Amino acid sequence: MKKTMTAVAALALGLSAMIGAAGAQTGKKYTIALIPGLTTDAFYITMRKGAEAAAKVVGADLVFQGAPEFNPVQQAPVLDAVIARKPDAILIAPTDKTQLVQPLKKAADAGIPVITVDTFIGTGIYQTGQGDADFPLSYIASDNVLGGKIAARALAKAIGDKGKVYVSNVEPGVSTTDQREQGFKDEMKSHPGIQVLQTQFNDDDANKAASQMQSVFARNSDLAGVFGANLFSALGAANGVQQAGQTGKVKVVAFDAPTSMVDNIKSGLIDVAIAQHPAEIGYFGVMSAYAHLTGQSIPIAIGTGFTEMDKSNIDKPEIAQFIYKN
Ligand code: T6T
Repeated sequence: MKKTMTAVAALALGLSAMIGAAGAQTGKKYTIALIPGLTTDAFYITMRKGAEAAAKVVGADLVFQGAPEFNPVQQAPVLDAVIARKPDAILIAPTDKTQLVQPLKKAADAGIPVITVDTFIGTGIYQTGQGDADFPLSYIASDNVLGGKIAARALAKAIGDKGKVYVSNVEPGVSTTDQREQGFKDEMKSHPGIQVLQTQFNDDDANKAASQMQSVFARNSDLAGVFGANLFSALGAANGVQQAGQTGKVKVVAFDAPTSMVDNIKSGLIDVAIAQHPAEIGYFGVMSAYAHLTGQSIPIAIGTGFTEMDKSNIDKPEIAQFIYKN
């Protein structure tokens, strides 16, 4: 079993209990909006559950409003609509590092505190007084560079430290998946027997990821492995491996852990899944917003943990609890 939790998150856990106790006494009912990357993704559905749990503790109303697809063109009008409702704070997973800067600035200009969850805008380092994207108060997320490194180590181990691999990714400009790819490639520099082929971008479409996998395999019959850098990339790449009749031969390391991951790991289609802790992200997002609204200072960043899942541990309750909710 490998489970990590940062000291910051542990500290925040303690603090949030105190905030909750104090909050119940302030009287005002705050409305906190959570705008996910897309509404139908088990990752954000699980984040919402954590956010709702925190909202209950502090007596806030949580509004969950998002787009049906993961892209800035659809997310920006949702954000505009949320701003028009004048919530007390906005938690958002921006679907692009640069394209959401101006739309989010409108929220900040309207006096609505902004916290980004999962993804970031600009550099992700906020409250520096530098640049045009440092205005969010806090960034609450997994350490995605580290996650990419963990994925690379798992894939290297699965393929015996040699052979061709590639990253199945969403699209450039998404902070999380960019960082996972970066961490993966950085780590692979220490594995000279492994050749990293060109990344395939699938627009968060599992079907596209599956057909890309088959094309990569058609060009490289000695393909050893693939890293699916998010839920849809991973499920799609795994389906592509299965359709190519390569289950167990082309190794798959997945980021994220939807319910289908259990069967995929048990059948040997996916070797390792790196589960994020989205419920923690939602929980600390709401707690941070509430703390700010009630006059507390809040950390500019909170890091949440990962749980690595494989055949040896997937049935253990302490691991299975991190499978995402539907
Ligand atoms: O991997 C998560 C999230 O962290 C990423 O920003 C976008 O994709 C997911 O929502 C999974 O689909």
